[in-house]
Amino acid sequence: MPVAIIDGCTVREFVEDTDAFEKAMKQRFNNLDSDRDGTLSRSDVRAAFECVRFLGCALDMLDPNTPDQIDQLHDRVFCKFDTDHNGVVDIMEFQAQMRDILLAMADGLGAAPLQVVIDAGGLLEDALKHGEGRHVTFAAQAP
Ligand SMILES: [Ca+2]
Ligand SMILES: [Ca+2]
Repeated sequence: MPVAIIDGCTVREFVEDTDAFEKAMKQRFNNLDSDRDGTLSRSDVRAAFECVRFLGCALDMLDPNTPDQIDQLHDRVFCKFDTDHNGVVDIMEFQAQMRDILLAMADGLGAAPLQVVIDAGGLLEDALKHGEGRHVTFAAQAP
């Protein structure tokens, strides 16, 4: 997985650049929407397990180790996203939650640049691409 240097400011700039942010989120949403009906159902989210696992950690939920915990985590992540509780996550719900998550991460990163391993879900990767050429440095590839 690539390793990069990123700080909270880079993440924040990405979220605040509405056009870039919405475009990246739409792409991510479409990737998760495996049946292409324009909403994320539980099974769509379930298929994106690594992403959910990462989000669960980002949301300070448990890091799942057992099948029961994995089920629980899926439910909790899904409920968190489905704010109107209609059983599916639409693009607006998705964007709103992702914005909160990324801003929480930005707060966590603070002003001190941090070396982060870019996760497979690629949340921070979007922010990195956005900041590339400005103040983001890509370090050597991790083994
Ligand atoms: Ca769907
Ligand atoms: Ca909903």
